[in-house]
Amino acid sequence: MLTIAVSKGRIFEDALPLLAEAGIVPTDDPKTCRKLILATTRSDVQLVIIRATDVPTFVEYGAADLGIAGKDVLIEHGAESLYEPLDLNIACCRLMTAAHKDAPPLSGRIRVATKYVKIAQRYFANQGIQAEIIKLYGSMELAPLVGLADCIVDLVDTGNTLRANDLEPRELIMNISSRLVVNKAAMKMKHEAISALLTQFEKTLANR
Ligand code: PRT
Ligand code: MG
Repeated sequence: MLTIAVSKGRIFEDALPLLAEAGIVPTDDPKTCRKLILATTRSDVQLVIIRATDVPTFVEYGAADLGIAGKDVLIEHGAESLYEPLDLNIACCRLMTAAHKDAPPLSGRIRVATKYVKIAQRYFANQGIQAEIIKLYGSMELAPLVGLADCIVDLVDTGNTLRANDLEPRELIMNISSRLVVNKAAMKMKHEAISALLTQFEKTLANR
């Protein structure tokens, strides 16, 4: 049995067609079904539905053989213990700094609200900017509006969320897409099944 860890939201939506090309179609719709383990049309493949930030953990410990996770999550987690053989080019977005549209360019010692504490620390250190990082778990956009932070580090896709909150994107930190990750032991123990799947994904991606 191959177990693939995937999160429910946009990554799942974008991953579905890719999985379908490999003959993997969940037999229940996770939007309406509360099951956390989904059987698929392939008797040798099951999906586990977890929080996006938990995907590297499940794969690292071998609770899932494979996983699909955003590069943002993988970097923040520190995913050296995982293989990352494929950029799936799905759920693409940009990790950016953002500030109030009327705020002057940032200078001096600043406060930054984000859920990407490690990435933000590294980024501002490289820029030579003294930044106090404030960890939040959501609604980062609120922080500059209520004086909690001078800027935020968050994912931007259309920019609508920033605009709706009078914020604007400032600096690009990195481009983000979702990656296929593989548990190292599984790569050895289930080599045939996993490499067949990788080949299928590569073929689908090459045809896009
Ligand atoms: O829901 P949960 O707390 O478990 O996690 P989550 O909300 O982070 O998970 P989910 O399912 O949304 O998937 C997150 C992953 O999708 C991220 O790790 C990224 O790799 C990827 N991704 C791609 C995005 C976006 N695009 C994105 N736009 N994740 C989040 N956003 C959010 C962003 O944080 C902001 O709030 O969408 C808003 C911005 O979108 P625009 O279009 O308004 O700019
Ligand atoms: Mg979400």
